[in-house]
Amino acid sequence: MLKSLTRHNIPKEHPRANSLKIRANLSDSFDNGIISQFGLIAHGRGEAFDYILGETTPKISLKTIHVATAQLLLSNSVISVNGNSAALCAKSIVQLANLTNSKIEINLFHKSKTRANKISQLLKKHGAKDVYGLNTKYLTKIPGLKSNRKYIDKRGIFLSDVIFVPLEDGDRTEFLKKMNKTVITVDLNPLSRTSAMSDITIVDNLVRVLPEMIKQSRNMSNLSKSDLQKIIKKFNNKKQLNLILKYMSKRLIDLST
Ligand code: PTJ
Repeated sequence: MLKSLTRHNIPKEHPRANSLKIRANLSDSFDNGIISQFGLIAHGRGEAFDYILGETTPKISLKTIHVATAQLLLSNSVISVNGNSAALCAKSIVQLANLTNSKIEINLFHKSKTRANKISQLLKKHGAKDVYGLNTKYLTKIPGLKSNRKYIDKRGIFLSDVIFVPLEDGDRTEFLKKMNKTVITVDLNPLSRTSAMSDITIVDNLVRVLPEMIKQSRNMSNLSKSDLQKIIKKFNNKKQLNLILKYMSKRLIDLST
């Protein structure tokens, strides 16, 4: 009988070893109460799009990562963390927040105080000092938003100009924009509502994006305010999404010939 794969018995030579390790990690994170069952489904959806990208970061997305990193360095920003982003990248989130002087706030769609506390512990284990979004005393609502994502921290997202919302479902970006926030996202699906509504959409896998943003933050740390502004100025998200859609379509056509 076939033994089920765990992170301890994935053969190194398996062609999809890395992807299987990430799956095993997410399965553990589900058992440990970090990610919800819906998060596992979201991951599967992401994997399908990542297949089309060939599981590498396209040049087009590298450019968007550059712009997004400049925007974080330039602004009063927050990284919004959910179950999936914590399970995949807790350590990188803390590193990026430190390098870009961004706050960290937990915001869950499938609300659970227990899960939020576990995510906070995980982030703190990786060095996060302040984690916002937990203390009900400081919570306020995004005007008009009905879903559980409506709760934001008065000291975090409410106060900040730029909100980084990696790997998220659709409705919040639209309402953050109504609050005049600049929204950055990472989503493997270029057709999602979050992708379409954000100011800067990085179409790539979060596990590749965050290390690249960390690298670029270090490279850009000496740039002046006006240099950073120049990087952001000419960026056009709609054009960038069109380019990535064309890139994905071409990949599929090339693979079929
Ligand atoms: O922890 P919670 O309760 O806040 O819930 C988090 C999830 C992700 C379950 C919730 O936000 C959700 O249901 O999201 P969706 O609607 O499934 O959207 C998630 C998006 O992320 C989809 O467009 C996926 O393609 C994309 N995605 C999944 N994995 C990755 C990804 N994008 C980048 N990197 C990934 N690793």
